[in-house]
Amino acid sequence: MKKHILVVPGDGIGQEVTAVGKKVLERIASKFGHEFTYDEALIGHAAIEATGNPLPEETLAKMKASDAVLFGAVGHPKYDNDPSAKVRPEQGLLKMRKELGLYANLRPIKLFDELLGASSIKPEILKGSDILFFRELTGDIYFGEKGRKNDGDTAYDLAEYSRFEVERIARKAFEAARTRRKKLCSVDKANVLETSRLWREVVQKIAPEYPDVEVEHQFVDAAAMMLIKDPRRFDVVVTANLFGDILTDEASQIAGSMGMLASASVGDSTGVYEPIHGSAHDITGKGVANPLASVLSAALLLDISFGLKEEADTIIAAVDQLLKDGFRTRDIADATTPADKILNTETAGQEL
Ligand code: GGG
Repeated sequence: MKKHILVVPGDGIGQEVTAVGKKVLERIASKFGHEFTYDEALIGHAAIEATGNPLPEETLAKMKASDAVLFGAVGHPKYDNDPSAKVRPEQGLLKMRKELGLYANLRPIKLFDELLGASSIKPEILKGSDILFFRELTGDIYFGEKGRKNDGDTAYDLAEYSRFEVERIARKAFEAARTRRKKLCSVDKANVLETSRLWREVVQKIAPEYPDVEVEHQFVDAAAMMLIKDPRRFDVVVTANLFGDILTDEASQIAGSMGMLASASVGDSTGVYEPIHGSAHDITGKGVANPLASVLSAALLLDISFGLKEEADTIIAAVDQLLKDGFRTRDIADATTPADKILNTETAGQEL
């Protein structure tokens, strides 16, 4: 198979981890006889520094012309304490999602058996957890009107959802549930928010078209608690942009670390595959970042954008074996991990 992949490392540890994800794609291509070509492009702080624009036109054009994008992370601490900054790295990420119509963000919460002890949640509660989140990605408070009034003393961000936006993500989640344990949990805040009442109304309306899928509705606060109390009760979860952003960071503790969670953003155009973690400048350049989320994102890319299931499974099996062999990056190591089994970003890629 011939495919063109755009690598967009972005900022901070995005650079280190996508290098490993790309290396794994190269190895898969050579093992299975595929021809993957690559190009690279800028986004986020790196793009602002080079061009003044967090998503340069050239990057967007390259994304649209590629068969898939392997993405890193965006962000830089210099913007965190500068509320007056008008141009920010995250604007590149949001614009990319909107321009490519990436409305569905799939975040599998996959717990490798070997990492049962890596979480602060008790193993007997965790064992067998396997959740697939569908985070809506192009609506909600992220994209509504925002601004200041009263001479800057009042700020607002408007949350908006249309029937169409809710229905298309809900249908994707229902379809996925059909291929899994046939359970769908729709998470909202319908006791308070009008957008959530529309969300629930739409999910309830289309549910009869999927009679084989058992549907439940949970308020986001209850779902946040349930994820830790009883993660095995969840199969597929569908939720709005902001709730999905927060809940999946929480759910990363089910998998042992943020460094283990991959994601796929899909919709109307080229699919984008990236770790759920951010740029983590506190550990950038130290070689301690866990590249497995990028490696597992590469597996999602092969499976979803190229339909190469066997190749994707080969990557997942290699990660599983690496963990079975006792290797750990620092974020998933514990006091019992021998020093010679602690991997850095690069050696983790080599051991796969
Ligand atoms: N790889 C994910 C990433 O770069 N996250 C940083 C970020 O700004 N995230 C906001 C979001 O995902 O909505």
